Amino acid sequence: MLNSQVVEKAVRPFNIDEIRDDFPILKRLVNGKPLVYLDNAATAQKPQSVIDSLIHYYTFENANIHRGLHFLSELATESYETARLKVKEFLNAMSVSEIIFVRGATEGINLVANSFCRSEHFKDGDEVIITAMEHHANIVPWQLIGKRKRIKLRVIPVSDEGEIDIEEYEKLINPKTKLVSVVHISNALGTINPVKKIISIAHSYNIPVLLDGAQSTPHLKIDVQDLGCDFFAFSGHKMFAPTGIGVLYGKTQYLDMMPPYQGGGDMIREVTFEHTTFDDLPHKFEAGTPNIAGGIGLGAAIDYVNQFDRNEILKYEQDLLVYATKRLLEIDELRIIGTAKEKASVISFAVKGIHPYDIGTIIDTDGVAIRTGHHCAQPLMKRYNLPATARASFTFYNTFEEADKLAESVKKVIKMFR
Ligand code: 7TS
Repeated sequence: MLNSQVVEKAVRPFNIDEIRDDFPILKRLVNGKPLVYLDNAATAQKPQSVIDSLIHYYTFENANIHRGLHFLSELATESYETARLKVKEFLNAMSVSEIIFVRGATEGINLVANSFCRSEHFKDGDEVIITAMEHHANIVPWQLIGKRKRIKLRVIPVSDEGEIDIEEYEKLINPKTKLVSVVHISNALGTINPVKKIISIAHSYNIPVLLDGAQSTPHLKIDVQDLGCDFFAFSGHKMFAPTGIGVLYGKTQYLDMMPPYQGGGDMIREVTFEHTTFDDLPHKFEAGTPNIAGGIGLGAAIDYVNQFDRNEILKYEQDLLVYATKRLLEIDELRIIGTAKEKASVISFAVKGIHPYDIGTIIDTDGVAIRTGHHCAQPLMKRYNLPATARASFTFYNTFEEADKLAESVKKVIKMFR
């Protein structure tokens, strides 16, 4: 066979029963009822292949990486670095040196805030543009660094439907704008933001863009080169990988100008008591022993989702979203918060006269797991004059029957309260 021939990987057909079989936790009972897990935006469940990858690593490969010449250390290093390569391909990054392993989206954004804001790119009084629908992970880090360097946040408003106002966005841009940092998909509203448009506007003013991809990686095919973003942060655990591992992608041009985020082992070239020189990318940003098993587990999660045609998965999730929305809207007292035209399978709702906590607690007795609260987006809740919402978030292992169970369970709550 010629080297130039591309081997087409077989795509696994989408079969919901077989997919559910891959996730052992979905078979368990909760309060004596089959689990209906609709809290995927908080964290997704793990397929057996991801669980097995962790067991395999600890059973056969465990050693510290990048520092030993012994057999196991080389094996562990190879597995970890293979995972980085898988992430590079998953995001379609240009190079593995742009892939920094971190704890999750939160740490990825904190890394940029702490390091990029300390680079020459930023001066006292410069501005970062965010949206009104950010998770706290894309608000608080800029405020913390702002105490040292006085960075001002400018906020793009959102409409009643949960869409950002592009005209207002453009008005916020001024010579002090040094970064646009926006959420790709809102965890509280489900809105899929028009990030390509946001990026092209920012780039027309030479402003780099960070995307918070915590909620987009589980649902959308991500291509950082096609998106054109300069940074992209995501958490492994929301896309079927273990907790405690995530990725910050950054363009080399920016990563090169950024000082290290933390100091310690594995990120240096030479250390004296007077001075230290740093390792190349991405190691410059990876001080200390990393989450080796987590990285390998993330690689296994990428292999898992790569089996499928992601457009087919997205179509299924969109059908689920439409169906669950319709079922919930049959309930007169229920209102959906977040009705953007472009939406992921996340439904935030409020029921007149019943606190979301009561809804969540009562439907849990039916085995239905949703999240209630402010979803770490307090400014957004304030925008809608709500203390909290109930949120059901679906992924491709959820079923139409589960959407029915959610609706029936919410109806039961209303009956109890009337
Ligand atoms: N950004 C977005 C958009 C998120 O939804 C989350 C977590 C984060 C950042 C932070 O991710 P972490 O993995 O670093 O914690 N969102 C949620 C949620 O909606 N429910 O629990 C966590």
